[in-house]
Amino acid sequence: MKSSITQSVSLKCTGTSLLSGPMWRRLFLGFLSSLFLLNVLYGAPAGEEKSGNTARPNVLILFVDDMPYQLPKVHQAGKVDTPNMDRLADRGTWFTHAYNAAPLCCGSRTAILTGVHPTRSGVYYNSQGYRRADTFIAEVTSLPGIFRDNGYLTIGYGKVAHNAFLADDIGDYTPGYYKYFNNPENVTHTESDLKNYLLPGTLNTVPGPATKNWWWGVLPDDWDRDDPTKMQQDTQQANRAIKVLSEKHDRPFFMICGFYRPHLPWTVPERYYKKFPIDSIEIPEGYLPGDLDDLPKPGRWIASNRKEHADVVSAGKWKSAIQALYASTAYVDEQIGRVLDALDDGPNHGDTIVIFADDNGFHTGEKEHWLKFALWEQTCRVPFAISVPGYPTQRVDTPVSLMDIYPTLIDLCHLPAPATHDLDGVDLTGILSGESAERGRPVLSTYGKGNHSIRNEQFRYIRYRNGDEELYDLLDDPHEWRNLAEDPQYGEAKAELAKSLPEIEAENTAPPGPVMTSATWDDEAFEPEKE
Ligand SMILES: [Ca+2]
Ligand SMILES: [Ca+2]
Repeated sequence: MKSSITQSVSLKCTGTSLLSGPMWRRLFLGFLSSLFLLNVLYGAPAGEEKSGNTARPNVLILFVDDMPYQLPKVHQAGKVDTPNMDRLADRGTWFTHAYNAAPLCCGSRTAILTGVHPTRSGVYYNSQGYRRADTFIAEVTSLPGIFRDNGYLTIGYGKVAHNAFLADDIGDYTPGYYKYFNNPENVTHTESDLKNYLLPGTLNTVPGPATKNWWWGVLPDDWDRDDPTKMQQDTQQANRAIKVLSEKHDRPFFMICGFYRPHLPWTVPERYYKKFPIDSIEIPEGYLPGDLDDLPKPGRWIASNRKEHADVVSAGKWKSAIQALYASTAYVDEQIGRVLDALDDGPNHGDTIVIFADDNGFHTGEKEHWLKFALWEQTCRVPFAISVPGYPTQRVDTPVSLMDIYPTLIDLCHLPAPATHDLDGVDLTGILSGESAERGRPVLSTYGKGNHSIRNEQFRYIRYRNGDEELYDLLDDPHEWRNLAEDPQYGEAKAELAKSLPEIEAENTAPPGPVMTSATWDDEAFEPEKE
């Protein structure tokens, strides 16, 4: 059956345009369904699986957390040897320009899981659990929920939703198959527990109001191997995913395996640190002294109000932090590889869609900023790959959104649209199959009500809630160093981009409202500049 699928796709890829894209897709999917029917009626050929999984493929989603988009080797600027992320690029579509809906964990993950943009859900911040809202968003059928409702074995391991709200989602998963992040019942070691096992003298901290909870360090080299008492939770969750992938199931599965690294605390065994000697670490190429000078007041405030960069630099930890981030990325890449090996060597190989994504990017000093919580490329852009058995391998430069996962998957798996709500994302199946390179509209990322970033093939346009603007020509200025918003030469481009600003701007859902401590919006940052 595998060879039939491959042939039919290659026919499609080389064929003429006698059939329109959607019609072709329907015929192709009908062809797959009839293959399934023949299988059921006459039995599977020797050596082939007898199952309905061809019509309803399995889904494996692999998340990483807080990884700069340019770290994987698949990007030319890749700083880390990531053979397994590269494997993801080699088995399907690698989106070189993918963006989140919100530049932080909870807003981004809620948009992925509900298919609803923050501007409509009102879930903007890390403090907002969507199921606790007093609006429609609390009642929507989530992405895992719609797979559960349609008979899938539905599995969630690790960090899927945002940390604080993971327990809310237990009903979305098949009983016994939800083992969420940092819960002592699910993992041998929580994140804070790891501090007790670091090699002596390797604990790093950064004094400062916003950095005082940051830490990283080196675990002994016998960690994250075979001893179950010496495993970080990402290793443990990978082992769970491996078990699922190594077995046959009586129904298709939908599994999210959410890795926490390379999120802080950057704590991984010594062998990963050794790949990145501190002397080899360079200041990020996106850092430019004085870069904030041409930003409007809200941009400057977002970049530096928490003073993390100043604190990292004065503590002498800039390169150490980058080293630890790289080591953590190498570690998580290896976990991804173990999971992919289990898929490729197991009985589900031929009928499993694989998605790889990161919830947000990460600053390491670019624009004198650290972490996420901003509307620039460094935070909004994320690695993103989708592979569908039999579909072509390609790199796609069209800007796409992680919100597109929900509508794309229900199309690929032939599930009905959710009855509870409309989806804001775009179905990417036409791009995945090579029929189209168009998404149809630019990507919108939003950070707090009223602050938006529009990204198309060439530009990023940012508009803050007080009307202040930034405009970057990414083709000419990949690090967004030159704000062109006031340059009349770009007035037309800016006006065109502004047409994609949202018409709806939902209020923050409650409870709880945004609680961001030192990052809480400072209204003064949005007041006009005093001359
Ligand atoms: Ca994150
Ligand atoms: Ca600048």
